[in-house]
Amino acid sequence: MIPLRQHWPQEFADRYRAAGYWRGETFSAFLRQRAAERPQATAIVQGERRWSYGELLARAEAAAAGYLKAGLRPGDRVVVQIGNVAEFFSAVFGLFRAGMIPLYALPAHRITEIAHFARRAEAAGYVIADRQDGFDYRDLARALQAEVPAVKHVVVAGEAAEFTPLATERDGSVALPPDVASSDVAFIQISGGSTGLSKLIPRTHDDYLYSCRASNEICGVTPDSVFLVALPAAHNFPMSSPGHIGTLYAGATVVLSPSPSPDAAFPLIERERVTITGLVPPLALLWMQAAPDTPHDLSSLEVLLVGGAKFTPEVARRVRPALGCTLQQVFGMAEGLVNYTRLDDAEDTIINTQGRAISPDDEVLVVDDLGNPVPEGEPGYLLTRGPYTIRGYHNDDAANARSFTSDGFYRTGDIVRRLPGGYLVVQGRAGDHINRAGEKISAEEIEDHLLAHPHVFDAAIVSIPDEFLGERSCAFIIPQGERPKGAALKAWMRTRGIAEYKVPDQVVLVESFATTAAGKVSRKELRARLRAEFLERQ
Ligand code: AMP
Ligand code: DBH
Repeated sequence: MIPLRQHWPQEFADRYRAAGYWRGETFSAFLRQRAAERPQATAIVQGERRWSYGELLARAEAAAAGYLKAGLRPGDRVVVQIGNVAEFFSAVFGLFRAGMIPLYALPAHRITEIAHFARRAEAAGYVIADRQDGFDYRDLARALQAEVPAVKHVVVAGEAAEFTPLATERDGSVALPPDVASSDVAFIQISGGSTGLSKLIPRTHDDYLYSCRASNEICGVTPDSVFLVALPAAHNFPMSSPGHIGTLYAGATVVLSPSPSPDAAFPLIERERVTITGLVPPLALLWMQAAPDTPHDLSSLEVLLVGGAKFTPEVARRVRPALGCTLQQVFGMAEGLVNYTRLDDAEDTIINTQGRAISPDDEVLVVDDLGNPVPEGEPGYLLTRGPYTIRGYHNDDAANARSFTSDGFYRTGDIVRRLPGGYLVVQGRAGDHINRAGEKISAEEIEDHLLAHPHVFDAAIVSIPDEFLGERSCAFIIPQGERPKGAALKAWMRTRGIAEYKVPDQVVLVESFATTAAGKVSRKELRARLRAEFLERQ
């Protein structure tokens, strides 16, 4: 197996430890500690179910023993695909306790993506809920085992069918292993992916818990906070900014919403007296539209984090009047660096910027094409390194060569302006992905699918500004032979085993992709030209 590591040069590791960022804590150790300190406090609320810290710990230990009994071993990588139900937490903290490494898939992912994750991570296990939102994940498990037989173990929360049920009672005959090291990789997040397939992001206990602890401070999370998980729990944003992990770290309460819609979330805010939550911009807009007419009392809400995609100042300005809470903009990435506006920042800063970095040791560079720093206030490429930003993806030399400088800076692909005080304004991006309501879609990945269609000669995927989604995806297709219909092409894309949000929103047939006089044009230029021509025609 390719070793799973995240390595900072010694001098950096020493500095981050000396500064008190990396404290030698692990996920398992902090949960054990909270359960000892406040066993009766409510950790997780889902529907009518309420788990105390004591119960969450007991369930995590039961799950851990169950994995070991089923034949999984410490160090095994395990793909986890569970939506917003309480078992997400017993399953994941169980893996931590057993020394296994979860890889967080989203509920929307399908066989093509799940098989890619399993192969890249060399996963031995797959943990799912039986059915969610009308989809049967056991079917996906069967498909996965047929395609990637190395995934020997499937564990199911709910009706297990032929698979192993997620253990809920502790099997005392199974000894649990000693805790892992805090510098070990705790889990694998996935990148939205700007080129090709999603990359694997290994995060350590030390680095991630630092970002969550510091986020708690910045977002005002205390043991009395109630955090609503409205976005999918596996997303890095609702996990770490300050997210459910920050919330559990604080010993506070996590409330799970089955959907981010106002219909699902507003009654929960009222009933559980939710104090803080996080949304992507289109959902924030939806909440603001629904709030004036809701019968539900939203007055407990103190902080609304908005991030994942650019929040326009015109909408940002209306958050407090509409929802009665403080807006906190957050610009983050699963690779590490997270920026927040501070709760006590001037209104102008909160509305017009995407915040500043968490840590005094986050190194943020804004550079031109040649890598030279640009003057303050000028747009440039954002590069970063720091105490919770990775130094490399797992098992992907090509991506690492592209995405990291020789001195370890991560090339975020974002174009930003830096204002006095280190505040960043996101201007755009260098890479060709579509940021569709916070979900990142790689143009290349979708083009590769389209090229497999018998009546597609060539394809280019382009982001088009969209009033609601921020951006939507448009596929420009040069047909060959028969002219495929847009609807039929979309239906065909759905058979490719990919997440629904990746299916092009729009299909435009063209005769050719005009090329320059030199006859040579990069994909990037081509996409830019198609976008410009399309928008001109509107
Ligand atoms: P990922 O690498 O998939 O975790 O996605 C992170 C990317 O989302 C960033 O590099 C940005 O491109 C984008 N992003 C996140 N938050 C914001 C924000 N507040 N404003 C603009 N873009 C954002
Ligand atoms: O988009 C993201 O990945 C993101 C946005 C806000 C993120 O990872 C985060 C905050 O931590």
